Amino acid sequence: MRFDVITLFPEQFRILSEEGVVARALKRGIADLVTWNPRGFATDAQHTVDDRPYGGGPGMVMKVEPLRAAIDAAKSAAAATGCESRVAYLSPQGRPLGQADMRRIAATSGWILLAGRYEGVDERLIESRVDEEWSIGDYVLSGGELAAMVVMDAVIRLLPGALGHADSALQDSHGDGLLDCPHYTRPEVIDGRAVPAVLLSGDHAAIERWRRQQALGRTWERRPDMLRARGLDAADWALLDEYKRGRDGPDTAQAAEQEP
Ligand code: 9WO
Repeated sequence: MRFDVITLFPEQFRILSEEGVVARALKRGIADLVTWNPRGFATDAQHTVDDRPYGGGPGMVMKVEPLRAAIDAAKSAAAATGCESRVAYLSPQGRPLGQADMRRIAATSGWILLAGRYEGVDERLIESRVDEEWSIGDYVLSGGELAAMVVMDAVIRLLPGALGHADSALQDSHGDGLLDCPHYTRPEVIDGRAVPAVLLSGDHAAIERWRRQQALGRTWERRPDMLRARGLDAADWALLDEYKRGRDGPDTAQAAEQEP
């Protein structure tokens, strides 16, 4: 798949191609990344990309013309490689993205990510060129670049061949709508804390059952909203019930009754 990023700071994206899972996927051609600087599309002598907001107030707004020209150039370049790219604007006003959105984004062949700066972009540019507006969380950054990189990281690692193991992404935290189980490696005892015995048992069915139970229990404790959204089948309910009984003594029977 292909990402075209519209940004005043293309250098920031070098971090993605330098090391890690995403860098490897880019080198292998599993994903492509092209940056477009709207400053190069400004037609005045000063290469102006921002202007004062109508109505007054502090700060600046990104001008339509350079952004529009950069988006249209990215669209043409992507189309020439067979990608009918969609345009997404990263902003705190966007729809919050979850793991299911990352899977949907990964299933589209091309995206043009618009990383804004200043106070944002002229609303008419959003109306005329932006297909989707995305948020990665309820906070304000100094620009959309880091948010675009977060989305690219979350999406590219899902592409076939990006991770070592074929099913690693399925086993992820959130892969199945549940939080991940705890993980352990050597030594067997550290600071007086032992690895749970089941993990040393060699009984693969028992290990799978324990991991599933831990994932269910932790999701119930930390993210009951995720359990409500996903629902559980009878076998998972039984595992979770057992987890609650193990966790709670007889004094906390009330907490154990609490539904997700
Ligand atoms: C800056 C600013 C300065 C003074 C008064 C109000 C202000 N609002 C903003 C602002 O929201 N700037 C944004 C910076 C404009 C769009 C790009 N920027 C951005 C994107 N910040 N945070 C994001 C973002 C994107 C996706 N998910 C979470 C946050």
